[in-house]
Amino acid sequence: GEQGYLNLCQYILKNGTKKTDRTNTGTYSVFGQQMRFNLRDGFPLLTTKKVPFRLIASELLWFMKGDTNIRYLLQHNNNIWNEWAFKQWVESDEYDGPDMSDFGNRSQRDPEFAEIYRKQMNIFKRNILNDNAFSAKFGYLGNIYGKQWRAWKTSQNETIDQLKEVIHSIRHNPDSRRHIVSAWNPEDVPNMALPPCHTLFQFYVADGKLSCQLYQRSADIFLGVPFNIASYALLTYLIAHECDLEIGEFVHTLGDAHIYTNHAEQVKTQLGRHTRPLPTLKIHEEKDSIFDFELSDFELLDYDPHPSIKAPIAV
Ligand code: THF
Repeated sequence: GEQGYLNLCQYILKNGTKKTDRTNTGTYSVFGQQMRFNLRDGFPLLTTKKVPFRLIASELLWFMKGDTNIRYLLQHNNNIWNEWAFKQWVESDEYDGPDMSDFGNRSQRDPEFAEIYRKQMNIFKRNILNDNAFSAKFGYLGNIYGKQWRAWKTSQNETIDQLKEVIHSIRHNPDSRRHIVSAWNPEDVPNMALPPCHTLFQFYVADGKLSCQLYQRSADIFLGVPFNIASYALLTYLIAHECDLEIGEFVHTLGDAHIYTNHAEQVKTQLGRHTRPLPTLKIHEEKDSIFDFELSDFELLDYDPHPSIKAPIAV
């Protein structure tokens, strides 16, 4: 549960190796950790800081639609993938605005640049929302999660809907040990804005309860992981609902588990707080298929977290 998350934070701060990374931010890192969440204890949204459930739910619906363009996210006022699409634009021949190289790090160090960056980002968002050709070109993140989950391309030029197939196999062959969805497609990895961090997940049915385990190759403990836990918990709830199963556990297995050096103070603040009772998730019952869900079908009850803690995302 949440205490397991907090213990892991403490463990990484104490024992993590200081490592450099792709984003040039620097991390404290450990390899190979596991957390377990009994979904029957409540919905696993952290209570030691406020985590925006609305953004998690709209991102999951976006994956489930098979969509890989940030336009849908922007239409739902969700900005969590903007930086990766923005990067494609400012590195392209079509971009003729002010220099945006290393914008993630520079905007944290240089307030004057941060303002110029903010302006360019607003132009970018407006173009994505209003210009179809622009959106098709720069909003598209490559063959990331949605594509691999719903339309994995085969060597025979057909596609495999992994999510639909896994639901079918859970329903018809619950004891199977092959309820797997893989987002890691080696052929496509070079063509993605960001290779999948949550690489592969497996479902498990026992005693009428559905459990899910995720293998996450790279885990941004402070910003990403709270989202990832809630996202896979929500997916497990939805599939259990669809398959008339009870909910079981979410098991979260991590490869490179890291705290960015510029998140360390925030993590310490969070570690000084006490956990509160978990919220509950209410799913409106009318939908026949998991693919028909919309944001308004989910409701989170009794979520009473400590205040949010701001931190910069590493790009
Ligand atoms: N890149 C990095 N460095 N970490 C990640 O966790 C990550 N993701 C996705 C893709 N690239 C990544 C994006 N997921 C936030 C949360 C999750 C994200 C991206 C950003 C974030 O900034 N959350 C803020 C709130 C933001 C808001 O309100 O708009 C927070 O306080 O939680 C791994 O899936």
